[in-house]
Amino acid sequence: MMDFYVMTLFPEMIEAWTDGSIIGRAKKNGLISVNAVNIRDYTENKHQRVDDYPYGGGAGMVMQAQPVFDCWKAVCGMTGKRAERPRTIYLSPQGKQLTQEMALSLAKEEELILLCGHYEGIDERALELIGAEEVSIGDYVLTGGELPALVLIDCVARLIPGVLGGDESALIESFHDNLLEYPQYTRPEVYEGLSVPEILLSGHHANVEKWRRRQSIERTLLRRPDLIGEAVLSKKEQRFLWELKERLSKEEDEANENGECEAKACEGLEEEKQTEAEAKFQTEG
Ligand code: 4GO
Repeated sequence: MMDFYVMTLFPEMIEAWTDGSIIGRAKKNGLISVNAVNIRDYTENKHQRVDDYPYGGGAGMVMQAQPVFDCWKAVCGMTGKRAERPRTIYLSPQGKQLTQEMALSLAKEEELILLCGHYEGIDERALELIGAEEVSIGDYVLTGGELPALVLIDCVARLIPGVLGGDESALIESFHDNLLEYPQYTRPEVYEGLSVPEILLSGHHANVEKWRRRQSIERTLLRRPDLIGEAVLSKKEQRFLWELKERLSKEEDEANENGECEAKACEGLEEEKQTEAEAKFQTEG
């Protein structure tokens, strides 16, 4: 059982999403709970405000420390005495990036508090007092922490035993060997003239397995070369990877030879553009 507490200005967003699909089923089965807590309920401002102008000036508004810290203390009370200071995560682009490895570590917790900011963020003193860990789901900026919190809940919850059905839990293996997934096919056998790879229809289990592993290796090399060094491969698979690399570098050399003339022409063109732009800049400047 794992309890998620989500501190947010938009509790409906959290509830709407976590009621559906596999996460909704896990809630019904009592494997997880998701409790959305409205930060606005804790403001002492008589107009129910939770934000104010940033000291030092600048665009936008900042969430005040008071409602956030008071809300957090209240949530700590809700979590019971199971943990002294429940692990609290502030979703922000400044955080450490969420990975499968981090998700596995988070899945061991009994409870997690997720703090969602809005506007230009939260007064730093609240984050300091809470001792929040900052986590980012990727290098891009969003208008609020709710979507990242939901991403984190989904990613962590599916690692909790029983959340995925027996069949689905095999999916946890994904990323396990640091390889990308192999391609999947379902009926019909031919769609828009495209056939399912012959081997998948053969019924030969060992060959299918071998083909899938090789597809995973090839995909990882082509799409995520940064992961291939970490891949867990058998001796035969290492050899396959080596041959694959050889083949690709040969193909690249050939392409370069053919492309050399083109590249030269291109370079010339770039230079032309450059001088044109410089001339324009000088006449304008
Ligand atoms: C998290 C929060 C992006 C992420 C956010 C991320 N944007 N990449 N925006 O995980 C404080 C105010 C942060 C809006 C929030």
